[in-house]
Formats: sequence, structure tokens, C-alpha cells
Amino acid sequence: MHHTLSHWGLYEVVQDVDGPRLVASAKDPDPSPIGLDQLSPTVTRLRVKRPAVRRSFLEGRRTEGHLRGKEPFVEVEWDEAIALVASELERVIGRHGNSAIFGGSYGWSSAGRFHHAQGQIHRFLNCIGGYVRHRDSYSHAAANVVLPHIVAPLDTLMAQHTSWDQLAEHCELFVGFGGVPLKNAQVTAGGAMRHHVREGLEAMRRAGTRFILIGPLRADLDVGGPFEWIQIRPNTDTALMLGLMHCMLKSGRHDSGFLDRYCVGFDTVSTYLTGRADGVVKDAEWAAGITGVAADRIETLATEIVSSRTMMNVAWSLQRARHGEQPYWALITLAAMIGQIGTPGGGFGVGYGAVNSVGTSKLRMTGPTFPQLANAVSDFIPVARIADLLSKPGQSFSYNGNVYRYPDIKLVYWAGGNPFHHHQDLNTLAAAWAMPEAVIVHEQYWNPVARMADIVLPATTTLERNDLGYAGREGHLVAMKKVAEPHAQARDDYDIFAQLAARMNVGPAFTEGRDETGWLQWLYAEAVAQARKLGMALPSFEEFWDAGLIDLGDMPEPPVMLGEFRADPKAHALPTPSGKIELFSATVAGFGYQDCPGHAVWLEPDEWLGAAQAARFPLHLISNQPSRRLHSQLDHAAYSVDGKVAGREVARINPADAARRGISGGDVIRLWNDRGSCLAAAAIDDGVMPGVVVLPTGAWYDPDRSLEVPLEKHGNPNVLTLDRGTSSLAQGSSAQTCLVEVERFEGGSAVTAFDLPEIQARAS
Ligand SMILES: Nc1nc2c(c(=O)[nH]1)N[C@H]1C(S)=C(S)[C@@H](COP(=O)(O)OP(=O)(O)OC[C@H]3O[C@@H](n4cnc5c(=O)[nH]c(N)nc54)[C@H](O)[C@@H]3O)O[C@H]1N2
Ligand SMILES: Nc1nc2c(c(=O)[nH]1)N[C@H]1C(S)=C(S)[C@@H](COP(=O)(O)OP(=O)(O)OC[C@H]3O[C@@H](n4cnc5c(=O)[nH]c(N)nc54)[C@H](O)[C@@H]3O)O[C@H]1N2
Ligand SMILES: [Mo]
Repeated sequence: MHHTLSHWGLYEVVQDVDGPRLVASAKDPDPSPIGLDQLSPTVTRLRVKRPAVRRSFLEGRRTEGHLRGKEPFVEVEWDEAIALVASELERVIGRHGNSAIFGGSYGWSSAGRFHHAQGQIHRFLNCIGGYVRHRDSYSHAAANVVLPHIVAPLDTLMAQHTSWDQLAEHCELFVGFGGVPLKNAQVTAGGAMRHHVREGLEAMRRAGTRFILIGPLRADLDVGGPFEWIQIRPNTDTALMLGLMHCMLKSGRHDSGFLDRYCVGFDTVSTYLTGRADGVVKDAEWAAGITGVAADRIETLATEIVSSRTMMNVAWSLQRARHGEQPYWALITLAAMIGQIGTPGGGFGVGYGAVNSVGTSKLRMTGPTFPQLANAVSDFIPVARIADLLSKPGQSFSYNGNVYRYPDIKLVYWAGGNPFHHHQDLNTLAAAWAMPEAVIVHEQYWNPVARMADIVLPATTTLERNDLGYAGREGHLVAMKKVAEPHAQARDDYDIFAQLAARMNVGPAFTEGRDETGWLQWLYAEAVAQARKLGMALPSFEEFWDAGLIDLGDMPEPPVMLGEFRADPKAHALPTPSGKIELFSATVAGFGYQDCPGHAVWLEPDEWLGAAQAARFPLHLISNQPSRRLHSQLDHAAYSVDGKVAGREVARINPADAARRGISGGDVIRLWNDRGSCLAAAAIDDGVMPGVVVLPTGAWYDPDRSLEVPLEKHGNPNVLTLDRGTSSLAQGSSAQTCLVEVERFEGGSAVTAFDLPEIQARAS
């Protein structure tokens, strides 16, 4: 049996008369349909077939970066493309040094531990002297940076999450800020195996757990039965948590014993809660005024939370907003006051449902990685500062207690990510993107990032190469066998970099003399060594490859997050300065940031429903993760297209907000603010709270360039979103902080299927 692993899951490869086809794996109780279309003709139609170069770039006019995305491409032979890329790299390194190359190249690319585009490009650039890199992720930058100051790195916590079966046994009340969206649990970076979140939630409900969803969208929770939905104004969860804390403090129901033994800094927090610090009492009335949640419901909720075994979870989206560090810090403070951290079924969670792997009982093994070697360049950016990097060379920025400068980037090299999907305020990014002298992209499809490049090199897909599949906490090693020949002239990222490396005289450093099989055996040997340390003997590579799949099994004991710390806080001290949970952090306070002080506080975001700006832009835009694809990947596949109306993404809006604007279901609507505008198809939905409009990410960026102010035609919300760091601490993405207005669009409604770019014959 052939298997293929993708971020969306394990699929079986069936050989039909007319070629291979993917079907859901029989091993998966709740498979995701997202990956099934990978081999379909509609998907293949938009493949990049041959190396291609933007016309004026090929003619040597490098200064015309503003023509990126607006000019036809000319196809060239591979040899010429490799020579051109090598000479661009050599030219830039020779004149400006390696810190003029941005190779951050953020993105999910494809599953597989060897052909992982990130690892490939970073290793190659390190072989030629280094590159400017990125730090953290769009997913959870604010949490990544703040959590080590408070409790432990996010990765450590994610690996420890109390398992779903423990929750079913012990959890009485589950409170989900932003829910546990099943749409998101379809994926795990590197490959979801057994989709278990639905059965996890349903088992909890059957065992009697009560669920409360706190958020703007009812669809963020589905437990197969009833639950309570508390609507909250987006970006105000911190105020609600502070209000809950005040209720507990006022009535003395907080757990002083836990706070003394396991935490530092509660005194500072309590002077803030009572208003002694700033004259503002953070009581239920105060929180109600900010959040829109009724004061008496806040009071009763505080009682329910302290008097039950309560698990409180935050979605990652809460920290993808201005001051996104705060809801995480506040949640941990609230959980500490209740004193249930480290108990099975109680405490806090930082991402149940964000991906499938959170809450498994599978063995914890890191898994083998393709070595990236050392980077000789020390410059970096916090990942979401890309537009600032390109447009503000020499300018300084703060990050986690230090000040750094943006280097002057002349060449951008991207493989395995789509910045014209992931970045905010795309009109500003497009202007910044015009500034470097060269943009090189490896892509599988003629998607927006390929179109915005000077040189596009066609990359193979997972199905066109052999690989080793593994994702931490999914517990399986998968032999990902090639099922199709490369499309047209597509090549593996590895082969492209190996050819470039050879041409630039670093061939052996890059390949170490190994081909694909050599590297797969090398990676497998790594896995064998890791498993041995955990007391497991894995079979030989040949046996593994024949078997197709190895199940590493479960942990000896089901995990309980911070259970060891609770049992013995000295022997299992946390990696914080005090070894305890830092409700107040002297380190963070010492940074002196107005926008991220030393303990959890309510700070108004730049844009929210309580802001003055809401008079002009009265709707809060939630641009959440799409249910029918992964980011921008496979946006043109049938499953994604079936979720659209006439090629446009669907924006959901509350009936009252729609009626006020004369909008009916299926209407073409325009969403806009001072940063941009896009079209979408309206869906009227009472599962969206009033004052909110939901437009998921992922529609391929397609601005109408004939207009002076670009109008994006497919419904890409990132032409509207705010490009500002979460705070001086983490500088994460603030995508969820965004106000807009919406109207019916009367300007015609031509269907807007995404097509191939113009490819011209070479002028001889
Ligand atoms: N408004 C808003 N914006 C957001 C978010 C949000 O919530 N709201 N979420 C953010 C988050 S959390 C994330 S993680 C980012 C995701 O942003 P990205 O990870 O950049 O998005 P993807 O569409 O997954 O891009 C992956 C690209 O890699 C290509 N690719 C796949 N496999 C290969 C390969 O083997 N080789 C090569 N060369 N290319 C390959 C795919 O074709 C695709 O173009 O988006 C962020 N943007
Ligand atoms: N199908 C699918 N699954 C995915 C992805 C995908 O692209 N497609 N992307 C993956 C990636 S890279 C990541 S990082 C994770 C992201 O995981 P998350 O960041 O958690 O995902 P989102 O869908 O952005 O947000 C979850 C829900 O939070 C709610 N929400 C937004 N803002 C607020 C707020 O201020 N307060 C409250 N209470 N709720 C709010 C929204 O209604 C939203 O539906 O998802 C992963 N899973
Ligand atoms: Mo993400």
C-alpha cells in the first residue's frame, strides 16, 4: 500500500487505469478532504512548467522593480536560469555582502523531512555565506516571545498538553477563548495522522464536560451537542479575564496557597486589579463596558470557573492582534488564581484545536531534520516585519529587550511560502516589494508570489519525489513514495540548489555527496538514534520503506501539562528567572515597553469596536484560517472553489448588519478601509456576532491594476489588515486587529477565475 503524507493528513494512493488517485486513509477516523484534489487536472493546470523570467529583468533592467506582477514572463532553459540566479547571487554578494540577501523565506511549504523547502533554502544560502533570516512565526510570535518569560517556551507547553482522554475523565468545565475550531484541527505542520479532535471533544461532552465558547463566531466550537456561546468584542479577551480575576479577588475565592507556592508577582497584579496602581478598578462592570459581555454573566462565570475543575484554552488568533502578548499572560494569571495548573483536567491550554497534534498521547520524539548548517550573517527580522525590512533599510526596531537595525536588502530569495498570502496590508507590501534589485522564487503554481517574482523556478510537489514523513506528537514515520513523474520541467528544490551550489563552487558542502536516497537513509538513521534513546528499536531502512508506515505508539503515561512542576516545583522548576510562574516579570518590566509592561494589562488595540475609528469603519474584520484549504495552498482546487461564490471568497456577516446595509446572501460586497479594498460574496449568518465580519484568508491576491486605488477581486482580507507589530516585545503579526466598512458592490460582477500569467515567446 502506497501512502502520501501531507499537512492535512495521510492519504492512500490508488492506481487507476488513467493514473494515480488519492483516497482518504482507512486508518483515519475523521479525514480531511483538503488534500484529495492534489492530482486533479484543475490543480495541475496552474503549475509552473518551465523556468521563467520577468521580461524587463531578462533584458537586464533590474531597476524596474515596480513592474513586478505587471509584466509578462519569458520562459528560459534550465541552464540559463541557473546561470542567471547564480550570477545575481554573486553580483549582490560581491557588491553588498550576504546581509543584502533576504532568505527568511517563511512559509509552510510541504510535508516531508527532506524536501522541506525551508530547510533546503536555508542550507543552500548558508553554504554561500549566509542570509538575513526571520525569527518566530505568523502563527504564534507573540506567544513564542512572551511565554518563556512567564512560564516556559510555547513548544515545551504544546508538547505537554493534557491529553483529550484525561480531559474527558477530569474536566468539568471547558472554557474556550476563540473555541476549538475543527476546521483548524484538520492540519498539523509536517503531517496530521489520526484526526482525533472531534472524537476528543465529543467524548468530553458524553462524559459530562460543560463547554463555553467565548468568541465572535459560533462555528469555532462543535462538540456534537449543546454548549454556551458568549459573544465578545474581538481583541478584548484580556479585559474579560481581568474582570474575572477581580471577581475572584474581591470575594477571596482565589487560591493563595497556589499563588504563594508556584508563582511570583501576584501582589503587583492585585494592585492593578483593585485600581490602586492606576485608579481604574478592573471589576465586572469595567470589563462589561469594554467586552460587551454582561457584568452579571462575568460575575457568575467567575463563580462557575472557581467551583469546577476548569480547563481554559486560548486560540492562537488571540495573540495575532495588537498586544497579543496580553491575553496569554492574562489567561495564565487567571489560571494561577484558580490554582488548577498541573491537575488533569484543569489549568490552561494554549492551542487545543489550533492544529491536530495538540492534546495527543503519542510518543514525544523530535524527529530527524535536514541540517541547515550555520549562518554567517547575524541580521534577522521578527517574521512579520518584512515590509518594513524592504522599505526602511537602516531603521531600528525593538525586539525582546534589544534594539536592532534593518539591513539593506538587494535580493529576496523565497522557496515554500507565499508572502502575498501571509503578510498584512498587501498594498504596502507590494510597494516595498518593488525596492530590491532581484526577487527569486521557487514555486509549484503560478500563484501570487510566483507572479511577483523576477525569476520563477518550477518546483516539484510531494507526490513527485520520495520523502520521509514525520510530525512531532503525531507518532508515525511515513515512507512517502513518489507516485508521479515531475510535471513538465519541474525539479526538486534540492536538485535546484545542488545545481546552483555546484555552479557556485560549494557543491560538496551542500550535498555532502548524497542524493535523495542517501539523505533519506541519513534522516532515517537519525530517527533510529532518537527512538533508541526512548527505548525503542526501529527496523532497518529497507524494512521501513517496504512497510510504508511505523507507529511509534503512545507515551508511557498520559501527559498532564505542568503536572511535574505541580508535584515538585523545586525539582521541576520552570525555565523562568524565579523558576516559578511569573505573573509579574522583572525582566519584561525592565525592558520599559509602554506597549508590553511587566504583567498582564488591558491596552486598547489600534482598531477595535470601542475605538473612535469605529465611527467610520464600524465592523471588526476577523480573517481566520480557511476551512477548505491550508492558507493559500490549493485555493484553485475543486474543494476550495466549491466553497466560493462565482470565484469569490465568502464573507459572513450578522443579519442585522447586513439588513442595515441592504445586503442579501450571495450579493457581491466590497469591504474597505484606508488601507485597501476587496470584493467578496456575502453570506448572512447569525453565528457571527453583530459588529463583526468574517473573511477567511487564502484567496489568491488578484488586484485590479487598471484602477488607481487597487480593488482586490477574489476576497483576500490581507489588503485590509493592519501591518504593525503586536508590541515592542514580540513584533508579531496583528492580523486580527482590523476595522472595515462593507457595502453592496454595484460595479459589475465578472467571474474572476485565476488564470495563467501572460508568457511571451523570447524576442530573438
Ligand atoms: N489576515 C491573516 N493573515 C494571516 C493569518 C491570519 O490568521 N490572518 N495567518 C498567518 C499564519 S498563522 C500563517 S502560518 C501564514 C501562512 O503563510 P504561508 O505558509 O506563506 O502560506 P501557504 O499558502 O501555505 O504558502 C506555502 C507556499 O509554498 C508552496 N510550496 C509548497 N510545497 C513546496 C515545495 O516543496 N517547494 C516549493 N518551492 N514551494 C512549495 C505552495 O505552493 C505555497 O505557495 O499566513 C499568515 N497570514
Ligand atoms: N483548515 C485549516 N486549518 C489550519 C490552517 C489553515 O490555513 N486551514 N492554518 C493552520 C495554522 S498555520 C495555524 S497558525 C492555526 C491557527 O489557529 P488559530 O490562530 O487559532 O486560527 P484562527 O482560525 O485564525 O482563529 C480561531 C478563531 O478565533 C476567533 N477569534 C479571532 N479573534 C478573536 C478574539 O479577539 N477573541 C476571541 N475570543 N476569538 C477570536 C475567530 O472567530 C477564529 O475563527 O491553524 C492551523 N489550521
Ligand atoms: Mo500559522
